[in-house]
Amino acid sequence: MCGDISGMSKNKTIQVYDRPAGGWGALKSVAQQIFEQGIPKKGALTLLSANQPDGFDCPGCAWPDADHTSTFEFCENGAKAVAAESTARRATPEVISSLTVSELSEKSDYWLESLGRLTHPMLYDRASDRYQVINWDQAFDTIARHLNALPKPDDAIFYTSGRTSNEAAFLYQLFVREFGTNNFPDCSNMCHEPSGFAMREAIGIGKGTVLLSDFQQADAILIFGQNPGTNHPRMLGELRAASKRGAAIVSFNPLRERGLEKFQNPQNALDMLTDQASTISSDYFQLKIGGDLATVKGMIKCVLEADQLAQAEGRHRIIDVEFIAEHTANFEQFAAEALAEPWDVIVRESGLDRAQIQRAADTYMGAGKVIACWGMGITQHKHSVATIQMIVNLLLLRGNIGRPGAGPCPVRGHSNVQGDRTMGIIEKPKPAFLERLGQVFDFQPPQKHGYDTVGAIEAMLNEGGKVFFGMGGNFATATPDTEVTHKALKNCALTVHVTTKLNRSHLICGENAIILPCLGRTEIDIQETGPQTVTVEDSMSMVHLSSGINPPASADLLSEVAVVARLAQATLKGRSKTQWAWLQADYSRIRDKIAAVFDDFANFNERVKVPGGFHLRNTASERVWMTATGKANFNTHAVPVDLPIHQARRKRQSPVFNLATMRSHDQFNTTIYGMNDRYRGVFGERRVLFINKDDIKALNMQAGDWIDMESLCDDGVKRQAKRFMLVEYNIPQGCLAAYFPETNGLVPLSSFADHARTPTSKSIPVIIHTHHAQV
Ligand SMILES: Nc1nc2c(c(=O)[nH]1)N[C@H]1C(S)=C(S)[C@@H](COP(=O)(O)OP(=O)(O)OC[C@H]3O[C@@H](n4cnc5c(=O)[nH]c(N)nc54)[C@H](O)[C@@H]3O)O[C@H]1N2
Ligand SMILES: Nc1nc2c(c(=O)[nH]1)N[C@H]1C(S)=C(S)[C@@H](COP(=O)(O)OP(=O)(O)OC[C@H]3O[C@@H](n4cnc5c(=O)[nH]c(N)nc54)[C@H](O)[C@@H]3O)O[C@H]1N2
Ligand SMILES: [Mo]
Repeated sequence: MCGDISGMSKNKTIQVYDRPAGGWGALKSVAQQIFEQGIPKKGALTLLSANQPDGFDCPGCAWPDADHTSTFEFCENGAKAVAAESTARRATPEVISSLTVSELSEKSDYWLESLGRLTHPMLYDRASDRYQVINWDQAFDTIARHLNALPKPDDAIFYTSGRTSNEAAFLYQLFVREFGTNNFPDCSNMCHEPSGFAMREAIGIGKGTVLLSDFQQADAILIFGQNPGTNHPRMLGELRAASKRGAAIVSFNPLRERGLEKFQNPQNALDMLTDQASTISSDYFQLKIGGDLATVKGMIKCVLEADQLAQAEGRHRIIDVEFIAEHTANFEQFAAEALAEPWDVIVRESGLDRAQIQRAADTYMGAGKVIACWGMGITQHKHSVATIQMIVNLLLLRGNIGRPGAGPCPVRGHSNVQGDRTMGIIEKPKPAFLERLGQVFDFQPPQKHGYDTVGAIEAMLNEGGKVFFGMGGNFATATPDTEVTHKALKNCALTVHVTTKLNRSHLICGENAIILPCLGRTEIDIQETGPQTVTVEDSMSMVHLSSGINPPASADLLSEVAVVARLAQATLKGRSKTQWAWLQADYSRIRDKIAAVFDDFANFNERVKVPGGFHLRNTASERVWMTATGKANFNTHAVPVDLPIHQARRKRQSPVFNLATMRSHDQFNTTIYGMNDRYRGVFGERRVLFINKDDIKALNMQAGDWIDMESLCDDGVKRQAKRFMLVEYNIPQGCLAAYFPETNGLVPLSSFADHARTPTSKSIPVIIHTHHAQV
C-alpha cells in the first residue's frame, strides 16, 4: 500500500490500495472484529461452524457452498456477520431504558448496533419516552389487540428481511394470510425484484439457472454491477479457480473494484505464505452508471453483425440457429431492432468506445459456455428490467441457457432472501398457490394483491393508524426517501420489530411501538420436542439444513417460528384451524406442511437430510420454458435516452452527476461493522464521495474538500445529503459513488424501476455544493 495521499489526520486516511483482495488483510480484519465484539477465544470457534454440514448456514450472503461438506471455508465478511451475531455485548432493558428514545435517536447506527444483542421484549412508553420491559404474553396481546382493532386486515403491513428461515417464513405468510392480507413488502423489493420479473417474462422462472459446478466449466464469466470481493467473498474462490484454468472473466463496473482485479485466497496456504495473488478479471470495462443496457445491446449488435458476415461467407454461424429455432420466440423482430440501434447512441450511453464493446463481444463469441452474473449495479435503476432482459438476450443468442457451464446468475443478497420468496412471502401471489394454501389449512386466503415496499410507505404516509410489523431488517434505514419513510412509520398506530439488535427502525416509533428480540441463526433453538433445525435456500436454489450451536444470547429470546406461532394464536383466537402450537413444537411438522403446499418440496424432511441438501427444480435449466409463448422470449428494448439523469441534465447548465449508492467493505446493509473500506483505500470515514479527478478540477475543488449533495426530482421537494468528503477515484466522469444508507434520503420514493418498483439507488441525479459548516 502506498502512502497517504490526502494529507489527513492519522485515523482518517485515503490511500491507494494496491494489495490483492483477501490475504492477510482479511484475517486481520476478522481478528479485529472478534476483539471488538468481546468474543472469547472459544467463541471464535463458532466462526468455524458456518456452512458445515451439521452447523448453521452463514447469516452473511446467499452465495452457495461447495457441497456444504468442505473443510472450513474462510470468508472475511461471513466471519464478521457471525461475529456480530455472537457478540458478548448485551442490550439489556437497563441499558435500553437508561436513555430516552430521543436520546437514543441522536446516536449513530453503528453505536446502536454496538450495544449488542437485545435480551427482552420492550414496549415504548410515550409518557417517559423510554422503552420498558414487558413479558411475551403482554407483547402478543397488545399486538393482537391492535391488529384486531384495524378497520380492515389490509391496514396491517408485514415486512420481511431476507434472513428469515424457510420454516419461519412459511408460518409467517400463513398467519398473515389467515389474518386476511397479502401486504408483504420485503427486502427483495429493494434488491433483486427486477431480476425475478425480467427472467419470469424471458425464461419462465425468476431465479438463476446455474450451479456452482457450472462455474467450474464456464469458458467465460461476465460480471455486471457486482462487487464480490466485499459482498460475496466466497465467490472469489470460484472466480480464482476459473481464472487459473484460463476462463475469461470480464467485469463491467464504473468503479475499479480491487476484488475484481486481484485476489489472495486466505484459504490457500501457498497463496498466503508466498504472498501470491491471482488475477481475477481478464478484462475490465468501466462503463457509465446505467450504461449496461447500451453496452450489452452493442455486444449483441456485434454478434449479429459477425453472424451476418459468417453467413454471407458460408462459414459456421455465430448464433445458435438450432437453439433459437427450437427454443425461442421473437428472434427476427428482436434482431432487426438491435441491428438498427445506432452506434453513436450505444457509444454515448454506454460510456465505452466501439472497440471496447467489440472486444467484449469477441470474448463472448470466442467462448463456448458463458455465465452472466449481476448484482445491485444492474437492478437499482429505472431501466433495470430491460437491462436484465438484454443480458438474457445475449445469452440466448448462443444457446447459453440450459446447458452445463452456462446461464444467468443473479447473485442474491440476504442469506435466505430467495427462500423467503419461495415460501410465499410475496405481495402478488399466484392464484394456484393461494388455492392450495387454502386447501391445506382450510381457510379462504385473501386474493387482492398487497403492498410492496414503495406501496407500503405510500400507504402509511397517506392513511394513519396502520400496524407495521417487521420480521427482521431495518425498514426505516434501508428504504429510500428517509424523511418521508420516517414520517410514514410515525403515522402508524403500532410499529413492531422482530430483531436481534437495536437499530434505527426501533426508534422511529408509531403511536405505540414494540421490540421482540429473537434467536439468531447461530443459536440453539429448543422447542417442546427438543432442538430444532431450520432450512434455507441459497442463490443457486440449493435447500439445506441449518442448526445453531451457540447457547441463546438470553434466556428470554424466542425463535422467529415461536414468535409467529404465538402471535397467530393471540390474534386469530377461535378463527384459525391451524395447530400453531403443534407446528411450533417440531419444525419437521412445518416442513411436512410446506411439502403439502409446494410440489417441489415433496418428501422435504427426507431429502433435506442429505448433506448439502437438495436442488429445487429449475425449469429453464432443463430448457422447459414456463412463459406465455412456451418458449424463451427475446425482449426488444431501445437504449434509454430519457431517464431521470437525461432529463435533469437537459434542464441544467451546471454539471449534474449520476450517483450510485453502494456498500463499503465494513458493513452488512444497514449494519455498520467499522469505518473502513479497505479495498477502496478509505479508512476512518464513511461520508465520502468517490469522484473522477477531472470532475474535481472542473468543479474548482480539491480532493479532501467537504461538499453537500442535492438530488434532482420534479416533485418540488429538496433532498440533500450533507458533509461528504471528495475522494479522487478511478470512476468515469459524470459518475459518483457513495455509501448507503447515508445517502438514502436522496432517492425520491417516486423513483423506481419500471415494472419491478425497485428504488433507483444506483442512479440518482445530483448536484454538488461546497459544504459550509454550521455555526
Ligand atoms: N459483506 C457484505 N455482504 C453482503 C452485503 C453487505 O452489505 N455486506 N449485502 C448483501 C445484499 S442484501 C446484497 S443485495 C448483495 C449486494 O452486493 P452487490 O450487488 O455487490 O452490491 P453493491 O455494493 O450495492 O454494488 C455493487 C456494484 O455495483 C457497481 N455499480 C454501480 N452502478 C453501476 C452500474 O450502473 N452498472 C454497473 N455495471 N455497475 C454499477 C458498484 O461500483 C459496485 O461495485 O450483497 C450481500 N452480501
Ligand atoms: N441507497 C440504497 N439503499 C438500499 C440498497 C442500496 O444498495 N442502496 N440496498 C437494498 C438492499 S439490496 C437490501 S436487501 C435492503 C436491506 O434491507 P433490510 O433487510 O431491511 O436491512 P438489513 O440492514 O439487512 O437489516 C439489518 C437488521 O436485521 C436484524 N437482524 C439481523 N439478524 C436477524 C435475524 O436473524 N432475525 C431477525 N428477526 N432480525 C435480524 C438486525 O436488527 C439488523 O439491524 O436495503 C436496500 N437499500
Ligand atoms: Mo439485497
